Amino acid sequence: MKDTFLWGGSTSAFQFEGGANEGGKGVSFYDTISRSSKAAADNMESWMGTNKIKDYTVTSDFYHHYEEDIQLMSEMGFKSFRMSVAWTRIYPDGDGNVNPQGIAFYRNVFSLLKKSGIEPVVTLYHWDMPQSLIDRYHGWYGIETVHAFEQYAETCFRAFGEYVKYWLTLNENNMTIMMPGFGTGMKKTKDDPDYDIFKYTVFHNTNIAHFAAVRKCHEIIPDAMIGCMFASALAYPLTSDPEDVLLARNHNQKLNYDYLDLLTRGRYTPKNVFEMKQAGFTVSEEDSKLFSDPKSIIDFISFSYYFSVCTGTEQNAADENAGTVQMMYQAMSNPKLKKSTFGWTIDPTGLRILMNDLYDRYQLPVMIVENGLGVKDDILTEDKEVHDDYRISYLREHIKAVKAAVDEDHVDCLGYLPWGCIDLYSASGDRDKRYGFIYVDYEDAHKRYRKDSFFWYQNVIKTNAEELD
Ligand code: BGP
Repeated sequence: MKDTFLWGGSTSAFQFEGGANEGGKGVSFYDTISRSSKAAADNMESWMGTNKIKDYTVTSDFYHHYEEDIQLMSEMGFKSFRMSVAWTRIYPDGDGNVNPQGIAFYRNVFSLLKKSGIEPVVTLYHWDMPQSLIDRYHGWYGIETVHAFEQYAETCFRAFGEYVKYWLTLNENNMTIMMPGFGTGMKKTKDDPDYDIFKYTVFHNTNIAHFAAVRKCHEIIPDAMIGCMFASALAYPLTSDPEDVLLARNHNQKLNYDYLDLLTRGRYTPKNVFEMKQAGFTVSEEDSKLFSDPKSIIDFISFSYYFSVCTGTEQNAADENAGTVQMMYQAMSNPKLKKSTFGWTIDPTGLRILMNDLYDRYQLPVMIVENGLGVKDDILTEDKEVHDDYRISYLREHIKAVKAAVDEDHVDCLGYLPWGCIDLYSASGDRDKRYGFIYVDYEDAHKRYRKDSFFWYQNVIKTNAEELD
C-alpha cells in the first residue's frame, strides 16, 4: 500500500450534520419529513421502502461537534474524510441568494481538516434536494434544478477549492434509473404510461448536472480530482448454467457499467440510446457535446460496496431477500455466503473482484468511499465501551481484499473510506443501524464514545494495514 493511501471514513450531511434550523440553512426534502409532512414521508417510502426515522433535524449533530469529531478522526490517524455539503446551507432555496453563514461553516470545517492533515473528500449532492426546487420544478425532473445545481457546484468550487482537492458529484446516481422519483417529490409507478419517459428525463437531467459539474471543477480548480459515486451491485450467476451467467452479466452491465461507460466515454451505450429512443426520449446535440468534452470526464471512480448478489433463472430463491435493499435487484441468496443481521450478504472477495473489474475496464484509479457493517450496537456497557468485534472482523476481511487488489493485482486505489465512521442515521430509515468506530449517544447530548473498532482501525492506519489483527 502506498504511503499516500487515503485511509479515512465517510458521512453525508442529511444523516450526520444536523443543525437543520441553524446558520440560515434552507429546507431540504429531509427537513420536510422532520416537519411532519406526511406527503414527503410517503414519497420517501414509495421509493426507499419503510422509513422509521421521522426527524433529521439534529442527527449526529456534527454541526456543533465538528471540532471534537475532527480531533477524534485525527487521533485515529485519518488521512481523509468524506462528507457532503448540504445544498440548502449554501443556497437555502436551491438557487437565488447564497447564504454566507453556510459558506463560513464549511470553510471552518475544511480548514480544520486540512490543519489536522486530513483531506476532505466532498460530495456535492447526497440526496438532500432543496424543498423549494421540488415545489417549483419537481426536483431533478425540471431542467431548472440542473441549472441551480450548476450554480451551486460552481459556488462550492470557488469557495472551497483552496481546501478541497477530491470531489464527488452525485451520490449513487446509477440508482436513479431504478428510483427516478427520489428527489423529485413525484410518485410514479412502472404502471404509469409515461413512466419510461419520466425515468429517462430524470436520469438524463442528473447526468447533465454531473457532467457540467465535472467540467466546471476542472476549469476552476485545475489541480483537483473529481469522480462519480456509484452504488456497486456486483452480481454472480447462481449456477454455471449459461442462462444464469447471461443474467448476471446483464445485471452488472445495466446497474454498474451502463452508468460508468457513460461517465468515462462521454456517451450512452448503444443499447441505452435505443431504449431511450423507444421511450420517445432524445438527447440534444448540446448535451452530447457537454458529455463528450474531455474536460467533463471523471478522474477516478469511486463507489460504495456493501454486498454482492446472485442472479439466476431458478424460481423462489428471490423471496429470501425480502426487506433488504438486495430485493430491489430481484436478487437471490448466495448459498456460499453469510448475511449481516440486516440481511446484507457479506462478501469481501467480491470487493477484490469489483476493484479488478473496474480497473481493467476503465484504467482509472478507484476509491472505496463506502463499505462497512451496519448493526445494532446495543452493548454500550456501564463503563461506556462498545465491544464490536463483529465490525472489526467484517472490516478486516474487506481491508485484506483491498490490500490483495492493490499489492497482488496492482489495482490503483486512492483510498478506503468506510461508511458512517462516526455513528449516523441510516439511509434506509433505522437509527439503530450503526456503522461507526465512534458511538454517538443520541439520547444523551450526542456524546461520543470510542468503540473497540476505533483502536483497531487506528492501528491499521498506523501500520498501513501491515497489522490487521
Ligand atoms: C448508501 C448511501 C448512504 C448510506 C449507506 C448505508 O446507499 O450512500 O447514505 O446510508 O448506503 O445504507 P443504510 O444506511 O441504509 O444502511
